[in-house]
Amino acid sequence: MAYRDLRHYLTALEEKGLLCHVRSEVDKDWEIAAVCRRVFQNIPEERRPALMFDNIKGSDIPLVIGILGGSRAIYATALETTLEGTLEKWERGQTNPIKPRLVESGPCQEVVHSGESVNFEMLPAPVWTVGEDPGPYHTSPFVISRDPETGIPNMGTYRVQVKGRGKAGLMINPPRNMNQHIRKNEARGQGTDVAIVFGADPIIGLTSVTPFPYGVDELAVAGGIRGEPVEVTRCRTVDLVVPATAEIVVEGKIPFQGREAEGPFGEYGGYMGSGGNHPFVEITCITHRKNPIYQAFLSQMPPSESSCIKAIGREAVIRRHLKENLGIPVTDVHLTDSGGATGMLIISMKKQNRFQPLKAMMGAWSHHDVFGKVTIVVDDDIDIRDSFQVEWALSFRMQPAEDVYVIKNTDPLTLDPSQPLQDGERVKPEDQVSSKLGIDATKKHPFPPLAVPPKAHLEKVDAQWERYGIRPVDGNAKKT
Ligand SMILES: Cc1cc2nc3c(=O)[nH]c(=O)nc-3n(C[C@H](O)[C@H](O)[C@H](O)COP(=O)(O)O)c2cc1C
Ligand SMILES: [Mn+2]
Repeated sequence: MAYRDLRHYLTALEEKGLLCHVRSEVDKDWEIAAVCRRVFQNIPEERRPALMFDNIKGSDIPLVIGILGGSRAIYATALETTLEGTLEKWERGQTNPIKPRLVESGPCQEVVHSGESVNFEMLPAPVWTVGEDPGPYHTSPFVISRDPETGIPNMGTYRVQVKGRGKAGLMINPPRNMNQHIRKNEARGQGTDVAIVFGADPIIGLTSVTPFPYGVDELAVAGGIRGEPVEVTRCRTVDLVVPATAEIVVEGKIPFQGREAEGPFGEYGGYMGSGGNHPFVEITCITHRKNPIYQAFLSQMPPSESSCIKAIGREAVIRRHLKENLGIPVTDVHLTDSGGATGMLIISMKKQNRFQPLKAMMGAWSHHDVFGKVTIVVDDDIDIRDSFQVEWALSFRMQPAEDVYVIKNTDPLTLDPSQPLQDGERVKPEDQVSSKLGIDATKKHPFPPLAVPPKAHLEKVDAQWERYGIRPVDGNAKKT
């Protein structure tokens, strides 16, 4: 049965021992970011817990983080499946979306603040890169808006700056779907209604960070993955619907041509991302459940929650595009953690002809979102999640003069600091131009046999392993 809401899901994480409570008081203006950084740096991914900060200085609201992408085991729990089952869930959501069901009312409006009582600063948004970010930021907002012509909603995660009691800043990169709503509204001389959701059934968050084609309703994909519709209810002050069991909903409007300074902000690639002239939201109402729980994503330097949650959804989207739309026999698709689930793309395939590796690269590069500045294609015997095997293929199945493609004049990765300067200045995101590197590391002709012992010999050794008395060196042994 699908998770009803965030609370239901947190119980599931607790039962699996995947959620760790931090009960001592923490300061959201420096300490949460530092604790989370250590958790991601020092605890290996397989053993990393999601966190719940129960006691935040100056706030009654607890904060959960890492609950979608603390690890792949957590991610699989969010999708109500196993590590092996995640792809099938994404396939199901994309192939058989289920439209949301409208309900009269929902717990997300148990408490309503409007007019004078609106206070955006009531939420415990942390400061993430202390000394560089201009102030607290929301990293896990699910931002909902609607196409004024078709009425179809979109939901995406775009960083939200706290700009006082009644104002929020948004940073929406050029490839994002929501830009089209703002553009269409402004062509009609009007602003854009917005609902910013915090904390919901985990599948909702996973669809919010995944780049579906324009016109796909993320809540319908979430319904498809859940196997039952997401219940939605009408907002109080804007013409939008939101998940009825959400923890917190911030309603407001981007005024016609409403732009002002936003950022800078420490970004997913591990560097400060530039600020700019970006949309702002005038908040009209804040609703929440009784005793709401606030959610954040850990981003900034990889490895992070951001790279985990972006990778798996994007991999599913790219894989579907290559296989279903282009008929390329792809085995696996991987966006690496170190590339922030964006910069480095690896594809394995059982190629049927010499042209397919290049087609696969070009297919991935033609997606409306931008990934794979470096794209490597390997044969299907390579485990592309093992960087050792990928480097082995690059070393011995590839000739630089023949198998490397540099394609100029492509759209850039968002927030890539290697983007060249112009007259010593950073170029605005909408004016940036980049290029792609593609490497075909598949075998181009029959190869010599592998230089490893016969399988039968290895199996025989495995079966009588104890006989050899070989023990791994004790890492803690005294060094002399
Ligand atoms: C933690 C996190 C933060 C993100 N912040 C931004 C952001 O500030 N601006 C942006 O354009 N995309 C951001 N993204 C990426 C978008 O959420 C993602 O591309 C999503 O597909 C956007 O929805 P859309 O495809 O409907 O536009 C972020 C993703 C994650 C996981
Ligand atoms: Mn979208």
